[in-house]
Amino acid sequence: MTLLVDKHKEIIEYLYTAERDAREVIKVTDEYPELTVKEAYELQDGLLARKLAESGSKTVGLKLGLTSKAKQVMMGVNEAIYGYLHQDMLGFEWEGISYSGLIHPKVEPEIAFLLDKDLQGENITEEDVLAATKYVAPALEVIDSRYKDFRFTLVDVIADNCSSAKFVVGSKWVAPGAIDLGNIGMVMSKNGEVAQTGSSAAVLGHPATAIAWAVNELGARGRGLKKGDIILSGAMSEAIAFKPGDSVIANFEGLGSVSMYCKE
Ligand code: OOG
Ligand code: MG
Repeated sequence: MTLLVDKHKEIIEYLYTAERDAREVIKVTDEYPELTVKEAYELQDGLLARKLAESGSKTVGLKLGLTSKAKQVMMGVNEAIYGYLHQDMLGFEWEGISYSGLIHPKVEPEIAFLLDKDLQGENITEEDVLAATKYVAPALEVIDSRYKDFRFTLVDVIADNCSSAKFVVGSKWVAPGAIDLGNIGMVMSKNGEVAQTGSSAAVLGHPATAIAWAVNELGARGRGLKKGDIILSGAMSEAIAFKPGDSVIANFEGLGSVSMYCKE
């Protein structure tokens, strides 16, 4: 038991300092191939507690990852994942994102959900998610895996809080019933050139289905989401790399656009 606690502490410190020092590291499973998905979520909890203790920030919601077949194939995994969002990850369209402090960031288009009811259970449906959602909005998530070459297994990426780094949410919020959320076309451009296209249908068929999956996973652990939480429902296309000076804009049919400028 003590050995297990020591092992977890060591891994948490390893991932914590990698992010703090913006340094890519060898993936955890190279050293500990026996780690399970359950342990990976425990490591994620430990890492997030460590980060909150240091930053004084707070949890503002949840992010889903690897919700599309395309991304699962790209990363060589066959399950969706979830991690937590902290207030200090929130970036603003007008402010820009700083490149310094990041390792090898990529950006991806997502639909953000804002809850106005608590959501917890083990049989939550897409309809329950929509009933608890006040607004949806276009979003860009900046992911920055702490692992070398952005390569990892399912266990590695979960422990690393699912590569979370930053996110930007557009300022136009729409009631979920006002649009067909299961079929929103998206075009993401970098420096004025189309870089990716996608559809919300790629996110487990419907972003609310993906969220229902995550809420049920949380429910099995005795957890849930709270009124006021923001949820990033998962990338609608592949992520693209960016550097200082780049600007990225994603346009979502019926939802409007969200942009991000990268500073030094
Ligand atoms: C894992 C995080 C994936 C998404 O929306 O699919 C994710 C990664 O690809 O590094 O946030
Ligand atoms: Mg994402």
